[in-house]
Amino acid sequence: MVQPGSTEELILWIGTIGMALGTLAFIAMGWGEKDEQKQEFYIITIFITAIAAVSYFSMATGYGLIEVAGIDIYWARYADWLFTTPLLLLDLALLAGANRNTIATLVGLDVAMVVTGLAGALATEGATFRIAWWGISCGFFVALLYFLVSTLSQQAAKRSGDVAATFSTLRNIVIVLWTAYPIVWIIGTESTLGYIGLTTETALFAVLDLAAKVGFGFILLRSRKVLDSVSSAAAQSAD
Ligand SMILES: *C/C=C(C)/C=C/C=C(C)/C=C/C1=C(C)CCCC1(C)C
Repeated sequence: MVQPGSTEELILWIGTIGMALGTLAFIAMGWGEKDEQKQEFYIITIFITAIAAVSYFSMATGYGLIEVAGIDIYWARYADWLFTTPLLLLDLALLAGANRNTIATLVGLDVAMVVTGLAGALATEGATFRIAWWGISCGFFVALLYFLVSTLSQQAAKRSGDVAATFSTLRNIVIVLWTAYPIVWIIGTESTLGYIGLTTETALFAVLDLAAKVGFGFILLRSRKVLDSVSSAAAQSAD
């Protein structure tokens, strides 16, 4: 159980409020948008921060936490990531104008990464097994990154200059921030290595989560021009 009044609890409340404010901001930004193509980006991005806000609320109130083999595990994180990471990739894929197969591959690799990461967090057979699951999850993650820089980037390169530039910015943010997650996991409590404690780990994940969701959303949605050109490109290909 999260100690009431602890730093950890405070961090989780900051995460909850940050995600909730991000959600409200994105709702306000998308308010009155009539274009269906553009609505898609708002809807996806609003769900990302809304799901994370609920997940943080559950962790702050002690509901999203269980004890596995003597380690405190926030299972709510994995429930959050299972939905929010595919949605983040969907935002990127729509920006890139990706086809169905590309989207399915990205989402498939991503779900496999989160599920095997959860298996590692729940493994009770000892540190070796937990770290083996981490390795398997990293395998899916590396394949995912390869797909982002190869197929998806090639598809994005066919977009107009503004769209391609925003895609590159967001893709690079994803590569850098997402890579930090397995690092925090392996040096933290989940792996049992415990080079950093649970409070530090909670703080690092909170910063990463806010940047990867709220920060990402602002960069994606701030530019009407970019969303306009995505929507007109879609209109042309439908003609
Ligand atoms: C908003 C939440 C985001 C962007 C979460 C991203 C999470 C990951 C990229 C997690 C990756 C992991 C591995 C690659 C290995 C196993 C441990 C995980 C699940 C932390």
